[in-house]
Amino acid sequence: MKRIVVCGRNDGGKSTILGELYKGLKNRNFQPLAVGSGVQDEKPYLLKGIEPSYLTIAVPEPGRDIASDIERVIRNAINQIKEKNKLIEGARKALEELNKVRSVLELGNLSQKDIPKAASLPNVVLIEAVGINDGYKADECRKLADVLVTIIPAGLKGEIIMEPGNFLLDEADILVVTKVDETPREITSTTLKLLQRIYRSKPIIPVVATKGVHINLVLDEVVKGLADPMILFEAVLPEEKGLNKMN
Ligand SMILES: Nc1nc2c(ncn2[C@@H]2O[C@H](COP(=O)(O)OP(=O)(O)OP(=O)(O)O)[C@@H](O)[C@H]2O)c(=O)[nH]1
Ligand SMILES: [Mg+2]
Repeated sequence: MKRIVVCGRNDGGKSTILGELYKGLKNRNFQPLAVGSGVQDEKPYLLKGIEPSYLTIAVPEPGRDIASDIERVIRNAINQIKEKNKLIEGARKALEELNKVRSVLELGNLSQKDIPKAASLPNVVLIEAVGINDGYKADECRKLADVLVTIIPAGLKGEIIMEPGNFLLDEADILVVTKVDETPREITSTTLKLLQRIYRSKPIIPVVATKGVHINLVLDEVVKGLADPMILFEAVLPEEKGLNKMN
């Protein structure tokens, strides 16, 4: 299952973007599983309409951006959905049997509509990083992500962007600039220009995360990233190596 990691500074808008991506991916026929990095993530996610069955929390060890046992957390969440589905299936069968008996006794059928539908299994994972060390230095985010979305608040100072070791800016698949609505225009423009100059070939998307403005552009890039095998670390096949040598 592909993993989308949303990383960046504290308070930059990671949770807001994650909630929007969740909704948007659902609309595009994905079923995401959301993984928060602390209990503080739970309430905002629920408010954003992420269903509780598709929400789980994995707390990283101190100083890390993402829990090291995230694979296990994802497996557990999926198993829980499967268990629930099994119970639902059981309840459905039991009611059918009961209705057979009721029908013989001429008691009339009980409705199946109180039993919920089985939940579809998630097919993509959305993970929020904590944002330690200014948010751009935790290489575990890159290691874990198939698609790395790095959040940059529009007012972030140029010196911070240019600081050495900002691995998650360099390695991002998509750069999302948030809070353009509450940042003075010149400052937003300076941030965008600086990012464009440093990262010429990356998608850099300014958004108003809280209003969902331009989230569709982010979604397009995320979906492209999910489909595109180029974005993964490519293994060079031996034949190709040979070919390269011949050329
Ligand atoms: N005006 C405006 N506010 C935003 C935008 N994006 C996020 N916010 C607000 O900024 C605050 C922080 O947003 P979150 O999504 O919680 O940020 P976060 O990066 O998840 O924060 P932590 O998980 O606490 O590090 C919230 O009050 C959001 O409503 C935006 O594009 N414009
Ligand atoms: Mg958050």
